[in-house]
Amino acid sequence: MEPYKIKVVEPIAFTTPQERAEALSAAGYNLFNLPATLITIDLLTDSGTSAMSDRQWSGMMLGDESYAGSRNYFNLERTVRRITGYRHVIPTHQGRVAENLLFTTVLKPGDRVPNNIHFDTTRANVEHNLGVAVDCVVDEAYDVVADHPFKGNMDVAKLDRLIAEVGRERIPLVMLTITNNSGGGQPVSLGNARATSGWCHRHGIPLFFDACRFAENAYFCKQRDPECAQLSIEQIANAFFALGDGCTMSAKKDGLVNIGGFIATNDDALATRLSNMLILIEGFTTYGGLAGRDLEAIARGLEEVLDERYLAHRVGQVRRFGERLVAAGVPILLPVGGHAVYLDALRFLPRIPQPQFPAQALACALYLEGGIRGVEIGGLMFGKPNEATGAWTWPELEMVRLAVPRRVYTDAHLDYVADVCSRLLARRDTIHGLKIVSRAEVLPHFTARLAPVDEAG
Ligand code: P70
Repeated sequence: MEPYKIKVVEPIAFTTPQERAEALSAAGYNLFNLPATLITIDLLTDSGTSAMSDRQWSGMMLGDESYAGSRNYFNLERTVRRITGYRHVIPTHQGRVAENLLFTTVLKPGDRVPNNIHFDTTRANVEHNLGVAVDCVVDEAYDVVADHPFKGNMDVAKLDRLIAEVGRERIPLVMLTITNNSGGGQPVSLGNARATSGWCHRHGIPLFFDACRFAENAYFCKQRDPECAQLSIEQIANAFFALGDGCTMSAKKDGLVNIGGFIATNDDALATRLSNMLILIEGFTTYGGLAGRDLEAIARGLEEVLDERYLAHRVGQVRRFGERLVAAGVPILLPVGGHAVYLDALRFLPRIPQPQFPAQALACALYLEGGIRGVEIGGLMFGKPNEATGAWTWPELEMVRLAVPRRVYTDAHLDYVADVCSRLLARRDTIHGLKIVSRAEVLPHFTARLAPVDEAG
């Protein structure tokens, strides 16, 4: 059961099928364009959507809004140092700014940045700085039903191949995303982090963690890896971070807050360069684009997320949600990840070819059927037209992610979602593909507009 009780409630919206059809058409078949007031269950993201605790809300009242040296900054610094062991703690208003700072500081055009799998903003920040984002995850990650406990692991042999191809000087750092979001919220094992770290340090290349979901990753390690069974979540996190040179963090996930992030590192020279850049784009080094009260909420959220009882419920709730879908015959990526269930659109809608965006079509159908908002992680997010030929390359996975916000929905809400998915499966042959009407170059999925293929010709 939930290891907390509910003190504040917010009504959710109920809409008619006709209202949803009109809203979706006006939104250009892109769920990002829908007003949240027309969503019944919002599983777009687990980012910035957490319910804060009474302890966090009371911390907000202790916000010290001094421009420099706010006491809340020092609370955050102390907590981040305790969890990561990194000396320099540079706050940012969200994770992608931490990425932006890091990549604008260390990347040269043509550099390669390996990761298990880059998520959308990480990839875009690398590419924006004229680098090449290279995914080096183990092959099992691409097999949607392979039963592997650590499908987020880095394939060190792929790092070997990359360095043989481009040389050490072309790889300014390696990133390791815990848990691996684009590959289904799958964990990375401590042993794999150790192997990756060993590889990096043998070659003199820094290792950075993309740490948004580090606590969920640590919980999986405790469950699945005998080496971690006797350790606390904090000890597992300590062991991971000790293997790296720094981390970027979107606190909007495991920080249990609605806004915030940071970059932390032990590299003094890098920290100075990052801080100077921070002042240019975010603000002074002790607030980084946040209010003092936000810093306090993050400091307290990072302590709460280490609670094993909380994590057992959190990861267990997502697992139960996945199990209900499996029982209904809905094809999902297995094993179930930490923050979301990923519907496998290629098996759900086998008649829609990838150039007609089956995952986006499925996401739209879920909204029409039940007012549910998920997010496409497939051709719309990661597909790319070739500049010269116009021919598209398609990602290996074509999924709809149903991300579960932290401490927000109960199992009854997720039962409703499972019912809607199963109803949709029964009438899947009535779902049509989509085509693009307009699309931005960078991070196209956020703003693209689409239309059903049968209407648009
Ligand atoms: C998500 C959001 C953000 C993210 C991440 C990893 C592994 C960095 C960041 C950036 C983004 C998103 C996607 C679809 C819909 C809404 C939002 N992930 N690294 O939901 O952090 O957002 O704070 O800049 O997952 O997975 P930030």
